Amino acid sequence: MTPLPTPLLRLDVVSIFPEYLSPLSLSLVGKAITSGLVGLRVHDLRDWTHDRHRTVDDTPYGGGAGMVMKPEPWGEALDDVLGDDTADTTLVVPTPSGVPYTQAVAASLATRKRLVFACGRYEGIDARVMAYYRDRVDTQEISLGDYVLNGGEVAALAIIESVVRLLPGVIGNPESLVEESHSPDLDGLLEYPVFTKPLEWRGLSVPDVLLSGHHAKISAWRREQAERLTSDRQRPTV
Ligand code: 6GU
Repeated sequence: MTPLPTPLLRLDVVSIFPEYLSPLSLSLVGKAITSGLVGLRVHDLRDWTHDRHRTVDDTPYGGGAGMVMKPEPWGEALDDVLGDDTADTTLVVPTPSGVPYTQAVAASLATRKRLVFACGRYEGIDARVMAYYRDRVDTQEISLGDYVLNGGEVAALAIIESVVRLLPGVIGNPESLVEESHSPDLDGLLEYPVFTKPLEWRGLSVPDVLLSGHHAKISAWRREQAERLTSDRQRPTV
Protein backbone atom coordinates (compact mmCIF):
# COMPACT_ATOMS: atom_id res chain seq x y z
CA MET A 1 0.00 0.00 0.00
CA THR A 2 1.47 3.35 -1.05
CA PRO A 3 0.67 6.25 1.29
CA LEU A 4 -1.39 9.01 -0.27
CA PRO A 5 0.00 12.56 -0.13
CA THR A 6 -3.20 13.87 1.46
CA PRO A 7 -5.92 11.84 3.18
CA LEU A 8 -9.41 11.56 1.66
CA LEU A 9 -10.95 12.17 5.07
CA ARG A 10 -9.50 13.71 8.21
CA LEU A 11 -10.94 12.66 11.55
CA ASP A 12 -10.51 14.38 14.89
CA VAL A 13 -12.03 13.03 18.09
CA VAL A 14 -12.14 15.03 21.32
CA SER A 15 -12.88 12.98 24.45
CA ILE A 16 -11.93 12.70 28.12
CA PHE A 17 -11.21 9.01 27.39
CA PRO A 18 -8.94 9.03 24.33
CA GLU A 19 -8.06 5.35 24.99
CA TYR A 20 -11.70 4.51 24.20
CA LEU A 21 -10.90 5.17 20.55
CA SER A 22 -8.02 2.67 20.39
CA PRO A 23 -10.01 0.06 18.37
CA LEU A 24 -9.71 2.48 15.44
CA SER A 25 -6.17 1.14 14.92
CA LEU A 26 -7.60 -2.31 14.07
CA SER A 27 -9.08 -3.92 10.96
CA LEU A 28 -10.20 -1.96 7.90
CA VAL A 29 -10.31 1.41 9.63
CA GLY A 30 -6.79 0.85 11.02
CA LYS A 31 -5.58 -0.05 7.52
CA ALA A 32 -7.21 3.06 6.05
CA ILE A 33 -5.33 5.12 8.65
CA THR A 34 -1.91 3.47 8.26
CA SER A 35 -2.21 3.64 4.45
CA GLY A 36 -2.79 7.41 4.68
CA LEU A 37 -6.28 7.23 3.15
CA VAL A 38 -7.74 8.49 6.43
CA GLY A 39 -6.11 10.84 8.93
CA LEU A 40 -6.97 10.35 12.62
CA ARG A 41 -6.11 12.47 15.62
CA VAL A 42 -7.53 11.76 19.07
CA HIS A 43 -7.43 14.57 21.63
CA ASP A 44 -7.86 14.64 25.41
CA LEU A 45 -10.34 17.37 26.34
CA ARG A 46 -8.51 17.85 29.65
CA ASP A 47 -5.55 19.28 27.73
CA TRP A 48 -7.72 22.42 27.40
CA THR A 49 -8.35 22.84 31.12
CA HIS A 50 -6.28 25.19 33.28
CA ASP A 51 -6.93 24.11 36.86
CA ARG A 52 -4.98 21.62 38.94
CA HIS A 53 -7.79 19.05 38.80
CA ARG A 54 -8.31 19.43 35.05
CA THR A 55 -12.04 19.94 35.68
CA VAL A 56 -14.40 19.38 32.74
CA ASP A 57 -17.78 19.25 34.53
CA ASP A 58 -19.95 21.17 36.97
CA THR A 59 -23.43 21.04 38.51
CA PRO A 60 -26.42 21.91 36.30
CA TYR A 61 -28.15 25.31 36.58
CA GLY A 62 -31.75 24.68 37.58
CA GLY A 63 -30.73 21.64 39.59
CA GLY A 64 -31.16 17.99 38.81
CA ALA A 65 -29.09 14.85 38.92
CA GLY A 66 -25.68 14.45 37.34
CA MET A 67 -23.06 16.82 36.03
CA VAL A 68 -22.84 18.93 32.88
CA MET A 69 -19.70 19.45 30.79
CA LYS A 70 -18.36 23.01 31.15
CA PRO A 71 -18.33 25.15 28.00
CA GLU A 72 -14.83 26.65 28.35
CA PRO A 73 -12.69 23.52 27.76
CA TRP A 74 -14.94 22.56 24.83
CA GLY A 75 -14.68 26.05 23.32
CA GLU A 76 -10.90 26.12 23.55
CA ALA A 77 -10.57 22.54 22.30
CA LEU A 78 -12.90 22.97 19.34
CA ASP A 79 -11.37 26.34 18.35
CA ASP A 80 -7.94 24.67 18.24
CA VAL A 81 -9.04 21.43 16.59
CA LEU A 82 -11.36 23.02 14.02
CA GLY A 83 -8.88 25.77 13.16
CA ASP A 84 -9.81 28.62 10.83
CA ASP A 85 -10.68 26.60 7.73
CA THR A 86 -13.93 24.76 8.41
CA ALA A 87 -14.91 24.37 4.76
CA ASP A 88 -16.16 20.83 4.07
CA THR A 89 -15.97 20.10 7.80
CA THR A 90 -18.75 18.63 9.93
CA LEU A 91 -18.75 18.83 13.71
CA VAL A 92 -20.40 15.60 14.89
CA VAL A 93 -21.86 15.61 18.40
CA PRO A 94 -23.05 12.13 19.44
CA THR A 95 -26.01 12.44 21.79
CA PRO A 96 -29.09 10.33 22.58
CA SER A 97 -31.19 13.42 21.74
CA GLY A 98 -29.69 13.72 18.24
CA VAL A 99 -31.07 12.97 14.79
CA PRO A 100 -31.32 9.18 14.22
CA TYR A 101 -28.23 7.78 12.49
CA THR A 102 -28.89 5.93 9.22
CA GLN A 103 -26.93 4.65 6.24
CA ALA A 104 -28.00 7.82 4.37
CA VAL A 105 -26.38 9.99 7.07
CA ALA A 106 -23.25 7.80 6.88
CA ALA A 107 -23.14 8.29 3.09
CA SER A 108 -23.43 12.07 3.46
CA LEU A 109 -20.69 12.21 6.12
CA ALA A 110 -18.47 10.16 3.78
CA THR A 111 -18.56 13.07 1.28
CA ARG A 112 -16.99 15.53 3.78
CA LYS A 113 -13.26 16.34 3.95
CA ARG A 114 -13.15 16.48 7.70
CA LEU A 115 -15.19 15.18 10.65
CA VAL A 116 -14.60 16.47 14.17
CA PHE A 117 -16.26 14.42 16.92
CA ALA A 118 -17.09 16.07 20.26
CA CYS A 119 -17.67 13.16 22.65
CA GLY A 120 -19.58 14.26 25.74
CA ARG A 121 -19.98 12.35 28.99
CA TYR A 122 -22.17 12.80 32.07
CA GLU A 123 -25.52 14.48 31.36
CA GLY A 124 -24.14 16.21 28.28
CA ILE A 125 -22.30 19.35 27.14
CA ASP A 126 -23.47 22.88 28.08
CA ALA A 127 -25.95 23.68 25.28
CA ARG A 128 -24.21 26.97 24.43
CA VAL A 129 -21.33 25.04 22.90
CA MET A 130 -23.56 23.57 20.17
CA ALA A 131 -25.40 26.92 19.77
CA TYR A 132 -22.05 28.67 19.22
CA TYR A 133 -20.58 26.20 16.71
CA ARG A 134 -23.85 25.66 14.81
CA ASP A 135 -23.46 29.21 13.48
CA ARG A 136 -19.85 28.65 12.45
CA VAL A 137 -19.53 25.11 11.12
CA ASP A 138 -21.88 22.41 9.82
CA THR A 139 -22.89 20.74 13.09
CA GLN A 140 -24.78 17.47 13.40
CA GLU A 141 -26.08 16.08 16.66
CA ILE A 142 -26.52 12.37 16.00
CA SER A 143 -28.11 9.54 17.98
CA LEU A 144 -27.37 5.88 17.34
CA GLY A 145 -30.78 4.82 18.58
CA ASP A 146 -33.23 5.04 21.43
CA TYR A 147 -31.09 3.88 24.31
CA VAL A 148 -28.53 5.64 26.49
CA LEU A 149 -24.75 5.18 26.42
CA ASN A 150 -22.45 6.68 29.05
CA GLY A 151 -20.74 8.91 26.50
CA GLY A 152 -20.26 9.64 22.83
CA GLU A 153 -17.14 7.51 22.34
CA VAL A 154 -18.85 4.24 21.37
CA ALA A 155 -21.14 6.19 19.05
CA ALA A 156 -18.13 7.91 17.46
CA LEU A 157 -16.55 4.49 16.88
CA ALA A 158 -19.72 3.23 15.18
CA ILE A 159 -20.11 6.35 13.05
CA ILE A 160 -16.44 6.36 12.02
CA GLU A 161 -16.50 2.67 11.02
CA SER A 162 -19.69 3.09 8.99
CA VAL A 163 -18.29 6.18 7.20
CA VAL A 164 -14.74 4.97 6.54
CA ARG A 165 -15.89 1.71 4.92
CA LEU A 166 -17.75 3.79 2.31
CA LEU A 167 -14.60 5.62 1.17
CA PRO A 168 -13.23 4.49 -2.19
CA GLY A 169 -10.39 1.99 -1.69
CA VAL A 170 -11.27 0.87 1.85
CA ILE A 171 -13.35 -2.20 0.98
CA GLY A 172 -11.48 -4.58 -1.35
CA ASN A 173 -14.52 -5.39 -3.47
CA PRO A 174 -16.83 -2.34 -3.73
CA GLU A 175 -19.57 -4.70 -5.02
CA SER A 176 -20.06 -5.81 -1.42
CA LEU A 177 -21.34 -2.32 -0.57
CA VAL A 178 -24.14 -2.66 -3.10
CA GLU A 179 -26.14 -5.65 -1.86
CA GLU A 180 -25.97 -5.13 1.89
CA SER A 181 -28.67 -4.30 4.41
CA HIS A 182 -29.64 -0.60 4.36
CA SER A 183 -27.82 0.07 1.09
CA PRO A 184 -29.99 2.32 -1.13
CA ASP A 185 -29.94 -0.40 -3.83
CA LEU A 186 -31.98 -2.73 -1.64
CA ASP A 187 -35.04 -0.42 -1.32
CA GLY A 188 -34.90 -0.69 2.48
CA LEU A 189 -34.81 -4.49 2.45
CA LEU A 190 -32.55 -6.30 4.89
CA GLU A 191 -29.92 -8.61 3.46
CA TYR A 192 -30.93 -12.17 2.51
CA PRO A 193 -29.48 -15.10 4.50
CA VAL A 194 -26.11 -16.41 3.29
CA PHE A 195 -24.49 -19.87 3.33
CA THR A 196 -21.08 -21.42 2.69
CA LYS A 197 -19.52 -24.89 2.93
CA PRO A 198 -20.12 -27.48 4.25
CA LEU A 199 -23.31 -28.39 2.40
CA GLU A 200 -24.67 -30.04 5.54
CA TRP A 201 -23.88 -28.84 9.08
CA ARG A 202 -25.40 -30.33 12.26
CA GLY A 203 -28.24 -31.74 10.18
CA LEU A 204 -29.01 -28.42 8.50
CA SER A 205 -28.72 -28.14 4.70
CA VAL A 206 -28.11 -25.29 2.33
CA PRO A 207 -31.27 -24.41 0.32
CA ASP A 208 -31.27 -26.39 -2.97
CA VAL A 209 -31.92 -23.33 -5.12
CA LEU A 210 -28.47 -21.94 -4.25
CA LEU A 211 -26.87 -25.06 -5.78
CA SER A 212 -28.97 -24.88 -8.94
CA GLY A 213 -26.71 -22.49 -10.85
CA HIS A 214 -29.92 -20.82 -12.08
CA HIS A 215 -29.14 -17.13 -11.51
CA ALA A 216 -32.65 -15.78 -12.08
CA LYS A 217 -34.09 -18.31 -9.61
CA ILE A 218 -31.37 -17.50 -7.07
CA SER A 219 -32.10 -13.76 -7.36
CA ALA A 220 -35.84 -14.34 -6.96
CA TRP A 221 -35.26 -16.56 -3.88
CA ARG A 222 -32.97 -13.97 -2.30
CA ARG A 223 -35.46 -11.16 -2.94
CA GLU A 224 -38.28 -13.22 -1.39
CA GLN A 225 -36.13 -14.05 1.66
CA ALA A 226 -35.15 -10.39 2.08
CA GLU A 227 -38.81 -9.33 1.86
CA ARG A 228 -39.90 -11.90 4.45
CA LEU A 229 -37.08 -10.97 6.84
CA THR A 230 -37.83 -7.25 6.49
CA SER A 231 -41.51 -7.80 7.23
CA ASP A 232 -40.79 -10.23 10.14
CA ARG A 233 -38.52 -7.63 11.75
CA GLN A 234 -41.19 -4.96 11.20
CA ARG A 235 -38.81 -2.79 9.24
CA PRO A 236 -40.09 -0.24 6.70
CA THR A 237 -39.30 -0.48 2.99
CA VAL A 238 -38.84 2.39 0.54
CL1 6GU B 1 -24.86 9.11 19.92
N1 6GU B 1 -24.58 9.09 22.53
C1 6GU B 1 -24.92 8.68 23.75
N2 6GU B 1 -24.26 9.15 24.80
N3 6GU B 1 -25.88 7.80 23.98
C2 6GU B 1 -26.53 7.34 22.91
C3 6GU B 1 -26.23 7.73 21.62
C4 6GU B 1 -25.23 8.62 21.46
N4 6GU B 1 -27.04 7.09 20.76
C5 6GU B 1 -27.81 6.34 21.51
N5 6GU B 1 -27.53 6.49 22.81
